[in-house]
Amino acid sequence: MLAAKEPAAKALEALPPKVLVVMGSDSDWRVMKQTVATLREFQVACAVEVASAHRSPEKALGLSATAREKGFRVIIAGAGGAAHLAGVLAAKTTLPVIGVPIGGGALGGLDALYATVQMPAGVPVATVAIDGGKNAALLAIQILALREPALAAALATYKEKLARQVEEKSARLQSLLPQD
Ligand code: RP5
Repeated sequence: MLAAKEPAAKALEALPPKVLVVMGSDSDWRVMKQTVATLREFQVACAVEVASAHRSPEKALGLSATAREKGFRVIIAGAGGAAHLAGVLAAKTTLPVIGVPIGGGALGGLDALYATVQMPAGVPVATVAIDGGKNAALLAIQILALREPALAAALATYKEKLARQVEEKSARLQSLLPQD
């Protein structure tokens, strides 16, 4: 279920949101909260909506049809099962759409992966891994960073941190190896 807003989140929401995050149900928040948390980490404001390709198609289509004029630059859509949400949103916008297949259910998320990634030619959805909510945010930030040097710099710092963490892991492993 969606958690209550913290004060820091409220401050960020005062900025014009650049990313529209849509999910098929509040049960997808388990994964999509990683998307919102990562966007916040990079100080990227977003709007969050629940809309379903099957249960509320008019809302979903309306959100994507008006997203560009509202100032959004990227849409991220997470859905599980017969996950048509990202594709339906992509049908009505020229903004880049990133799809997050949500895991779980009888098929473990493979259904959502196939439904999200297997788009017909002409209507792309950039699909991340099952439950890849964090990478969806990072990909959106990389798209925004094409025009925002400050975000590009923050991404470079983030990648340096990742590399440092690998070295720390390597060092820890060395200390665990048996000494001859
Ligand atoms: C999908 O059905 C949603 O994206 C969600 O992953 C799944 C189950 O929805 P609920 O029954 O939990 O509302 O459309």
